[in-house]
Amino acid sequence: METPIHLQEQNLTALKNRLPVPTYNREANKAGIVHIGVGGFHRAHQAYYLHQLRQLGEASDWGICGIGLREADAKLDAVFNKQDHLYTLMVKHSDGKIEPEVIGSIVDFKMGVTDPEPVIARMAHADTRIVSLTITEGGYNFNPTTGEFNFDNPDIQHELRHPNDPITVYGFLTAALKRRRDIGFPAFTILSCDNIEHNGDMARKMLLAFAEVQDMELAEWIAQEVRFPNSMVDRITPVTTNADIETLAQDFGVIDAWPVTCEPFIQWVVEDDFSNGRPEFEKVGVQFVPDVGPYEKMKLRLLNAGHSVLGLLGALHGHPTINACMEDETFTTYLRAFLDQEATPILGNIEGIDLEQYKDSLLERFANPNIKDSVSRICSESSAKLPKFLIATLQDNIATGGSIKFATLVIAAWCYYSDKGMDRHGHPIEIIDAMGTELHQAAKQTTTDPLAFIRQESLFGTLAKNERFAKLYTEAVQKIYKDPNITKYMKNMI
Ligand code: CS2
Repeated sequence: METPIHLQEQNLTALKNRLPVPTYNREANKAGIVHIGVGGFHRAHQAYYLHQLRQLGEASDWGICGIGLREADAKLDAVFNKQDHLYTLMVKHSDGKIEPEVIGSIVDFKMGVTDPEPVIARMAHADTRIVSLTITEGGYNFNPTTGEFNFDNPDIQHELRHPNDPITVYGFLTAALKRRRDIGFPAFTILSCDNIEHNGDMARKMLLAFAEVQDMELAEWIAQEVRFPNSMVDRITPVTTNADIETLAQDFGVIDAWPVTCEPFIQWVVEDDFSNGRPEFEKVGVQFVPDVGPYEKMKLRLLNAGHSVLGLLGALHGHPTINACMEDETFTTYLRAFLDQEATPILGNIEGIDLEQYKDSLLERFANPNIKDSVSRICSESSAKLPKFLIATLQDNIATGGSIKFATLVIAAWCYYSDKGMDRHGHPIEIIDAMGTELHQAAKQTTTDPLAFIRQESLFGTLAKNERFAKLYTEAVQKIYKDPNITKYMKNMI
């Protein structure tokens, strides 16, 4: 391989013999989309769709300006500054093949942490027509049980008192929308791309709850002018490793400080409800539908829940990755049993979708040996994920008298994991969760009060009061505390 070349705009001509690079003019690009939360997922999904469209010679006035609202985004800011906002997407196939491609659709990036003004100005700019979000499940700032906006958050309190000094997405959105209204610019669309059922409706409800307290007139304008399409997003995007950076340099001759890796599968189903225009994403395979509800539910309750089942049980067993779980027959059989017996019955029929086929393809995707999606990524922020992914299914099955045993064992495993922070061999596990301390405090009372963990109402609602669940959960958690060899119990159930 020739000497590796740094990824930069000026080197694209030299790089184009090594891998596909953007063929469109990035400078002439207008940032019609402002995106908050430029994680790996956004770069593997929405930014890639837009890149494909631009490669077709379309959408010349659409580019993306990324926004970082967390201190941790400074790292991406520095990398983007050096690399002219270019990055490599490495698609990893299950036969070992890696297809890298330089993505050019992100044309700018701004940090809102120390100086919010340039971010507000960018969002309020005449060219900005869509503000899209991947701010994670936790970023929506709602109470998981009541579904209401959490006004106790100190950052929210600060923003309500200081509308010109925003911190969270809500402060930035209202500041920018207010400016647009005052200038007389049309509102932008707010496009949520997070794994939350009715993610657009949720974004709308939360933003309006915030705006109503901050400025009632503005809230009314937002309610009337801003569209919030729901959307279902899908592409498995593992955390980038040093090995990925090295492979890219050694095998493809590209020096990229932060490439993104992903699986070949990609899907985006969106409601066609935009305030101020949109790129013709349908030309690159995005599905526009009147109601994404059934697609979202299917994905959250099968794919994301399936991940959590493998992740939490796998963490306890000591499997490092999702594909390692899928090499273990006990895990694959258990997963399929959960999907068939607990998740599928509550989904009912989804028009135009063959659920059996969908599940078969999920299992294949999870098994991709090249992806190496870490169990730790899946288990991170479980407190924000499980209420939507798994506990909702448990509640539905309790209501209908359906099977709950497979999901219950996962909750019991989560309790042990939160209490001990180690796998069955006693190897430590790093727990990444905004509620980590509360989870640990509740879980560690299990030996004296077996229901302590599930009494956390913000996560489980009143589930602890349900006799059938409480009994099954108590048995499961007591067994795990006696002997955390989780596969023993999984085998007994399949
Ligand atoms: C995962 C998702 O975070 C998780 O637990 O289930 O990130 C999943 O990989 C994506 O939603 C796939 O589209």
